Amino acid sequence: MSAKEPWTARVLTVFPEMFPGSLGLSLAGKALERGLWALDVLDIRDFARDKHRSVDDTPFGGGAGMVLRPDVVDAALAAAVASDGEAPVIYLSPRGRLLDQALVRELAAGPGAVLLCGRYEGVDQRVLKAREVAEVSIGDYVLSGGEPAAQVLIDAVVRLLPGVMGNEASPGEESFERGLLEHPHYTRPADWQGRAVPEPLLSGHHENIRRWRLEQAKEITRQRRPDLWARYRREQDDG
Ligand code: 9WO
Repeated sequence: MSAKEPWTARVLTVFPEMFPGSLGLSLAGKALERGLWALDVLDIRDFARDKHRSVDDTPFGGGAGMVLRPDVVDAALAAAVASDGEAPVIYLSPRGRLLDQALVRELAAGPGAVLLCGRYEGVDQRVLKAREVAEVSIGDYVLSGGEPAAQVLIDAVVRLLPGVMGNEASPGEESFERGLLEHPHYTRPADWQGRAVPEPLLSGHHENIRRWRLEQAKEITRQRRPDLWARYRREQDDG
């Protein structure tokens, strides 16, 4: 008998010191300590073979910057995949499929992810092709490397794993899980600088509170994110 392996993030990076970073604190950090997920950080430099341990080289065709070498990245990916042949291999890149809550749920349902973090100008295209690496973007902006994007992806997945969240806000009841933006939140004092907390929240009438929050979530979504609102309406219509 062996206990089931927890959801595992295998991160390939030339800056291993960036991990766990914020993932070692708060919700994700506690879950990591409790063994609800695992983090395996591989230093790409450990897979360099020459005496200078070089991981990058100048781009063919010229231009500024450096490109991560395919042989070195391939060796690192081979090691990561050897520890877990089932997990999807993902390169964090602005060219990738946009990360959304549906993809986060898919990843959380699997055994983990191998996350390749690029630096410099990127990774030699041939190794991405040869290993059929999927590309995922966290948004339309350029970072200085894939590491913060990998941390965003891991954070979003970890909070969905069984046992991570306790009963405070089960993810299924969360606004975003229903395709809506969050309703507003209030705490004491009930009157702050002459601003009152909306009356329904003070009523103690749970059904009214639920309805009020849902209406607020819908209104905010309609105003701010017509794209999410259209999808929500479609999904309500389809039942
Ligand atoms: C640099 C660059 C310069 C001019 C025009 C386009 C450019 N793209 C890049 C670029 O993608 N550089 C990368 C830096 C190389 C690989 C890792 N880097 C990265 C990943 N930057 N931003 C991301 C990223 C990952 C996931 N989601 C959003 C951004």
